[in-house]
Amino acid sequence: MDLADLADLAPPAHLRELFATDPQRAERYVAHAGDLRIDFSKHRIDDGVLDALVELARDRGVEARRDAMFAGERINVAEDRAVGHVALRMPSGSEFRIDGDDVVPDVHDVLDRMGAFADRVRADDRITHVVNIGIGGSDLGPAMAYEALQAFRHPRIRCSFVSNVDGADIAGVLADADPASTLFVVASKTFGTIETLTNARTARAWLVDALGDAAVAEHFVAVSTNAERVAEFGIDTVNMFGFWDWVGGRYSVDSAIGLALMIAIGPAAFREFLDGFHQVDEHFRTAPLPENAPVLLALLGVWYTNGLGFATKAVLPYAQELARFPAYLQQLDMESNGKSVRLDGSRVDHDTGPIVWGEPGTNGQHAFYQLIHQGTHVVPVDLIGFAKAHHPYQQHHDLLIANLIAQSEALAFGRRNEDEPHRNFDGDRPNTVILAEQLTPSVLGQLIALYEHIVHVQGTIWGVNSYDQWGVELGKELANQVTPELTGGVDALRPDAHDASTNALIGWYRAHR
Ligand code: G6Q
Repeated sequence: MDLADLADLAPPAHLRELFATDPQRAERYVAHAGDLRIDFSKHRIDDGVLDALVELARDRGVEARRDAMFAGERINVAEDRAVGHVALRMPSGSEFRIDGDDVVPDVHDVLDRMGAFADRVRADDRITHVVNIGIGGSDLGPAMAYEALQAFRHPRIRCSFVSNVDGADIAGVLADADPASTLFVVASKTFGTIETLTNARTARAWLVDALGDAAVAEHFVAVSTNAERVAEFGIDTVNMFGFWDWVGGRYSVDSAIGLALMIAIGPAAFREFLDGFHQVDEHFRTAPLPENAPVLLALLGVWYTNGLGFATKAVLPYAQELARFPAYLQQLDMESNGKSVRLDGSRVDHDTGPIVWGEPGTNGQHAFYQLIHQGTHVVPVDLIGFAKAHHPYQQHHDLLIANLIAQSEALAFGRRNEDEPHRNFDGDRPNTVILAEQLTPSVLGQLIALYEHIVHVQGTIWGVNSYDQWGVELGKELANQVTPELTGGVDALRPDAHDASTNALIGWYRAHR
């Protein structure tokens, strides 16, 4: 079974018919991973399609590549690195070898240091505000998880996240901060990212201005793999928490990059978060393919991308706390699988990663759901919800979940209206419903791990390297060239430096800045 064969598979009947002839599919097409109940019955599949997809996974070596990742092999071939984020959540005493060395003790050493530091901050009444300065993988994970786990945060400690080089970002946070009660966490794997260093310098100048140079040691810590640059920046490396080159930025929320989150929710809850990841890792590692939740969901995505030609996918959490989850998944998925060359550098001849987007329900229902229900594009959606809320307003919660369930039904079955075409709902709009008892640190870890492994399986099937991101380099490089051209003297302006349009944009900005 090959990817190209998907286009020849007979698409199954309309979901109305599939359910009418086979109501058992509502039980058969439910997967469980950790505490997650994943209903994938309202998808355009039948047993024939599903069997073919599982065969595709086998033929494309999904099991072998999964096992290679868990064996610490250098599956990130373009960068010649192991992919070890699953080691970050292994219980102490287990083993994960990279180049012969067991990395689990190192992981737990850092976790213990982070825990001791987080406890100290939580016990220190002077600190009420933690500002994480980072971008991309060093921002989206902790920012998303902090919001998701609001119910678990220390009542005295709030966190802010500064990422954008746009000064409006840090200006907004500093305007609302008090130097004496603020702790800055500068989070950067490389400690060479211009946005993060620019924001960190501005924050340091602001602090020094108020409290003097000596305050930096008390109010700045770093999270990085690069001790030299941390020291160069002026942060003592005793105040640095490390991680390793085998942790990709977008896979790093469970490393020291999660420090701000750990301070907010406490070391014990952070361990529960890691344990949630690990539960789904174990499911992914051991469950047979036809019951393996990340594998099944990955295969549905491949079916839609390559078999039916659906280019986008929406993630719609029915939980306000997960408002940043779609943005987090955008990076996880699109930076991992938005590729057009295979591992060996040859060009793919099939589509790869989908365009991922989404917003929390019910807000989206009053906005873009129109297109999802009646537009010409078919958008497979993930609906995520929880049985119990963290607030006391039960009536709100019942209404919220009623909407989630109703949307799943409406999308799949539609409603015929031959007399009034604009009121006709075709249905047959695929959706997955992911439910859990409550959004806890463990359940959040489970959800993230589920999507990480979906991305891994899809990358394997598409033959791309999910663990590099060369696509973000060109823009960075050109920005470095353009910066002095905007701000330098006349000498900085070479008429042959760029194409005519780019030169005109630079000229306009120089004249108006
Ligand atoms: C993630 C990417 C990217 C990265 C940022 C920040 O997978 O590599 O989003 O996380 O560019 O990099 P630093 O952590 O090195 O500052």
